[in-house]
Amino acid sequence: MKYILTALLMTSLTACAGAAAPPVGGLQVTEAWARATPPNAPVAGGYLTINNQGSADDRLLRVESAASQRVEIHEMSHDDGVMRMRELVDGLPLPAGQMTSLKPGGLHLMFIQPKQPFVAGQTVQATLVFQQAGTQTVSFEIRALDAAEHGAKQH
Ligand SMILES: [Cu+2]
Repeated sequence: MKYILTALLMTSLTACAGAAAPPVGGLQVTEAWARATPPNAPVAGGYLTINNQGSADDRLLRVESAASQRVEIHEMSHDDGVMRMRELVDGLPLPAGQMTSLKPGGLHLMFIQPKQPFVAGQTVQATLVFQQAGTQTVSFEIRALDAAEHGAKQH
């Protein structure tokens, strides 16, 4: 059964070659969403999970999106008991065989100066630029402001 599934998968991958966003370099991106914003919000948080199924380390170098002025990769750090955000200027390491989750209160993407408010139910597109695996364009589902656990206040 496993062989059949693999064969089917490979067939569909071949069929999709050249189309929109085939999986690249063994990196699987799931759970991409962004937080809805009130009008004129200076930033919006973006979250996703990247599973590096390959045998080589990779790195998310940067993220590009037409939906905002720019996109930064942020981590949270404790600074004298205060949570602060810090930009990962060298990108985000994606060790081989590991799943890296960006979520509220932890690692996240920051859409700086959204050009339009992020409206729940809509989507925004962003292109992930990897060191090894090339680029992958991902659709982020926009969820209501209070959608997520904690972290809203930190922005
Ligand atoms: Cu941030």
